[in-house]
Amino acid sequence: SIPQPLRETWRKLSASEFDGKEQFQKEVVRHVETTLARSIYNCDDNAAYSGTALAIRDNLVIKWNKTQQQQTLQDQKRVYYLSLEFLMGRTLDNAMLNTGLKDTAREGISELGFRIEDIIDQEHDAALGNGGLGRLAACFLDSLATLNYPAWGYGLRYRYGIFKQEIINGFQAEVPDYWLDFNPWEFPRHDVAIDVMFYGTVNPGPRDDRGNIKKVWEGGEIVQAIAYDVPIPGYGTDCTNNLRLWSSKPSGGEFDFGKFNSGDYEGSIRDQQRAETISAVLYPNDNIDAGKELRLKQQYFWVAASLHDIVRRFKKSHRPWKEFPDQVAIQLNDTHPTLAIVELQRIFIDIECLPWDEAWYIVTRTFGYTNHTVLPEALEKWSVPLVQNLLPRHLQIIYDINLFFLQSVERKFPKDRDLLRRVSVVEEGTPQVLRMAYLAIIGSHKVNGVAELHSDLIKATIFKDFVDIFGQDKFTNVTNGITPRRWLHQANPKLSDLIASKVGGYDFLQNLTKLTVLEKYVDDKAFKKEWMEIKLAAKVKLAKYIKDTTQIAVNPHSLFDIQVKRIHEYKRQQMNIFGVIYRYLRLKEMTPEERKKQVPRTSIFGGKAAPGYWMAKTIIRLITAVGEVVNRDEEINGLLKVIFIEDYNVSKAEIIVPASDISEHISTAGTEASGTSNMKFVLNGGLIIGTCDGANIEITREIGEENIFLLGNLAEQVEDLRHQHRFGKDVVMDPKLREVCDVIEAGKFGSEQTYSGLIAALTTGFDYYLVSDDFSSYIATQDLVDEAYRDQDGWATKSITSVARMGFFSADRAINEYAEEVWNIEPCELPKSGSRP
Ligand code: BZD
Repeated sequence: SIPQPLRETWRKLSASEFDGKEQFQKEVVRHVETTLARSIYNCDDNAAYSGTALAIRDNLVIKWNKTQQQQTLQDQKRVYYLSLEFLMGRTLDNAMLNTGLKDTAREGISELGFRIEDIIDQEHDAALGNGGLGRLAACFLDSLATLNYPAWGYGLRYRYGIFKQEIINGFQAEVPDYWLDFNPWEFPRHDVAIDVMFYGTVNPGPRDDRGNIKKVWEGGEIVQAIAYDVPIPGYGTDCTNNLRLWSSKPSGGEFDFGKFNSGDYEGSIRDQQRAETISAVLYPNDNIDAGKELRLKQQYFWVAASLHDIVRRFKKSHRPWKEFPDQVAIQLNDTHPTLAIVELQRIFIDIECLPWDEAWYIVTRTFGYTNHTVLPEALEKWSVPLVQNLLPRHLQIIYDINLFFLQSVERKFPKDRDLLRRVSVVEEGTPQVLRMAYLAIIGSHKVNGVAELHSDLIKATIFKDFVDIFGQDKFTNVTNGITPRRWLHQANPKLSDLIASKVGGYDFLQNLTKLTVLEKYVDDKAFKKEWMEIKLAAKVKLAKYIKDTTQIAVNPHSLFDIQVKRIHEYKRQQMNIFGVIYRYLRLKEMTPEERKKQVPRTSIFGGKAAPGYWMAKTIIRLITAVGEVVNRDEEINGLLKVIFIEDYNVSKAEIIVPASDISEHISTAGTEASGTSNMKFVLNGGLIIGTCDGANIEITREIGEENIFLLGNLAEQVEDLRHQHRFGKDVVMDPKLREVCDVIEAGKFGSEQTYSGLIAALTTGFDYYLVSDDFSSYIATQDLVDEAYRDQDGWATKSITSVARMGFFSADRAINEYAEEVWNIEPCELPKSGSRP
């Protein structure tokens, strides 16, 4: 750092934020002309985006530096959010909003000859995530900064984010998403380089102070982790937190000169490529555990680098180790970072030479674990031989953790051998596997689910034994939330402005419960009219997007029925499309007079299927095939349209979410841990058709049963129903569903062979997701939706009332709950802008 006597000089020269339109414009032009080396002759939208991003970034960086200095100075407890996924979407618009620069930028850029919307549209999404879990991490970062909590995110800097989806001949095709060509939002920290070891052996070393022979892990392959930092601005505050993403590169030389000189050019770069492969690509599976070695390498690489960084920062404070949990909270976003527990224990016992018990006490007070699923196929398990080979020392420590844990269980429940077998981290079998969720529970002081039903379910099912062992208090619920900044103000500025005009300004964006004031206006005719006009404008915008991208015209006055999310059998897009087919069949039977009385509908789907998830891909094919038949059927004449929006992602969600009349959240009860898009749609004035699952239940409780269309069986009925399918005699399929299946099998939507697996899942597959049990309720409920939609005034009342009651679902509320119940952290007060720490 700069020597003390020179600091005053330095401070006088130190960079300051631009202020006002002219200065902003000057910065944009300067960046276009110098940083980008462009001129008035070749400044297109893209260059204007880059110049604007760089100008906004400069202000952001100044706030970021101040925040980091202040947080270091105050030396409070910090939370570290470990997530393999951060689904950030675009940054520029959000950065302008959060720093209060959007109006300045809009005006400034317009005088330079560009429209702010076109510029925003140039940005490539940062798509380092699959779906809900990754987007939740992004919403949480926004709230942490907004609430001034000292917090860092730690993740991986994938060179390829989630694949881009193309629909070719009605089928999904995957295209790589290389997104790093120009990314002004990241700062490489080449000085923050951490060696991470894999493989090798564990050998006896010298004796430690207490006379025990140390274990030395050595001789492995070393890969370097390089930090890339991303500033995370809070809304309405200068607090700008840090997201640190690790990128892998070979340690030492770039390549093997020996091989290179002897003509083995390919061999010479092989090691480099091997190392770089670790952070090359995001695994595109959600809620499925494939157990691949490279994935385990990613996990350890990221966890080891992050913990090294956290421990190094703690050591600078020269506090005793026992104070570690007073300074550091680490949250595990699902089991993906569970090795962090083992790595911290390893650092303490092997490197810092703490006694086991002392170390373990510190470790368990540091970690919290969030579970996001009960689906058995999604629970992470690692094969013991794989771990033995890749991380031999960690396996020993896991065995010890497990041994001491089982001993404590044995003391509490003597002679219950089956309990020991059930709760062991090591599951017997060939090969043996490690149950990562169990390890995460044992190594954490709090375990939480993401919605009430889900938190209850994990306690009653997959983690029941652990509740008996550790007691109720270790298990808690923190219902998910979403950031109203991105998902209301940014995605739907007109609605946000209208709300602000009624609830007394924009404070509601930081205190979402202020929305309740809206209830006063449910009978205000003019307000209702404006409300519905804004909804219509959002539908017009989506209709234009659909027209531009698919050439299909949809009627903005039709009922927009939207289901956008990852394609998964448990989310039941198949039930939705079967329902669409059923509707089509009914329309075909009607006389022209009867048809005139029908509510026109546009069924909109979007979502990616994991590349290896064959059934999900079949569902996409059925949706596109139904669209091909229905959309060109002139007899139906616009009463029904079926659209599949290609490559659903965060920035498309920002167009889609404001435009729904109804959105579908129809998972088999007990399978969707929470869902978060349900919250986004309702916050934008859309209604829900959904099952009693995940956060739908709490949404219902908040907004009132009269404002949601619930359907289907309840979670407690699922087990019996599944039993019925498997063992019941004479199970006949619901006749409505039978009719739909018959039409598919008759080849109405192309070769029936394409769909044989989908149909078989309902019959010989015992209908695991209970589509046939919920289908008739689904159809009946859709009829109720039509009925309600005919009454536009009643619909507007439901819409406004629902929004007014959505305050609970702010991510700010969720983060405050974590801060109090799990992390025990306090906000960090920042000095007013302008003054320096
Ligand atoms: O997490 C989702 C759940 O399915 C949702 O119900 C919930 O709302 C969100 C946030 O809590 N889970 C995922 O999105 N999971 C994954 O994407 C995933 C990714 C890799 C491996 C396993 C799961």
